[in-house]
Amino acid sequence: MEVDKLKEYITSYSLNNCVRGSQGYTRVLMQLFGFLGHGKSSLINSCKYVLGDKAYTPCAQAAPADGGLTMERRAYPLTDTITMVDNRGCSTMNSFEMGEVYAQLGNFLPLNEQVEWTKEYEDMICQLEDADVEPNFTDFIVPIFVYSARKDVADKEVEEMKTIFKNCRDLTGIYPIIVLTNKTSGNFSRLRDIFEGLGAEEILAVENYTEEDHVKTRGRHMQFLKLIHKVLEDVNFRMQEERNPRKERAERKKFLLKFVHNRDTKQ
Ligand SMILES: Nc1nc2c(ncn2[C@@H]2O[C@H](COP(=O)(O)OP(=O)(O)OP(=O)(O)O)[C@@H](O)[C@H]2O)c(=O)[nH]1
Ligand SMILES: [Mg+2]
Repeated sequence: MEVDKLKEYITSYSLNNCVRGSQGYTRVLMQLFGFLGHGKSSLINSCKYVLGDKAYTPCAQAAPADGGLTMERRAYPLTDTITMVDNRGCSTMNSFEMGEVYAQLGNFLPLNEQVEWTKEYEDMICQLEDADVEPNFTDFIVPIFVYSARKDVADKEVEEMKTIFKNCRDLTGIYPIIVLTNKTSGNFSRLRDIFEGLGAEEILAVENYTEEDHVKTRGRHMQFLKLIHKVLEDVNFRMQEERNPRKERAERKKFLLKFVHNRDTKQ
């Protein structure tokens, strides 16, 4: 599809038009996660730039550092239906950081709040109870893992990521879409092979639009439109089946309780 057609498809996308209707869902959340400084905030700025019709105006703060700039899980609406959600970068993807990401993907945490990695069992249970006061059944969450092609995957990380991705799939029903940033300055093909080996179903490489370089080109625009289109394809696929948002939430809660229980007994 050409740029304009793809843009039109994305901006007019409504969950009501899915084969079985919206089934109680009102919003698609593209939930980003990944290591520190790998380009999550820049990816949001790029998608907003591509869908908007204004000059490049970054809304998510991005800066050249070792990462650690974003501390909040802030929501950035792209259209009436699609929202991108920024995240605090993980330093190691240990079980505390991942417990928090799983709680995000399970839709148990409010948006636009600081991300804390250190929740013990009790804190996590309290948070889950709080989430039950006004449960959110209406967001359809799609996990997106952001990794910079400038970085090298350590052997130790490979096995960890395999488990993490599988858990994300079990929680959301969608295998995380892998977005490799900095595609022109790293070893993209090597990383693609690694992520394919980890079971990734969709791997996209992008060169984010940045403060320093945001010259619009058709090819660069297409990278971000294709990403959002892939997300919607996943949503459409899942929405072909009969869904029960309440039941799915209960399953996610069981998963999370089991995860934090196992983690803390190991500790
Ligand atoms: N050339 C280039 N630079 C990028 C790309 N993606 C991100 N950057 C730069 O890398 C730096 C870090 O990017 P961020 O978007 O802040 O990364 P992040 O994952 O949000 O980082 P934290 O929130 O700090 O963990 C910034 O200086 C960006 O301009 C890319 O695809 N190409
Ligand atoms: Mg950031």
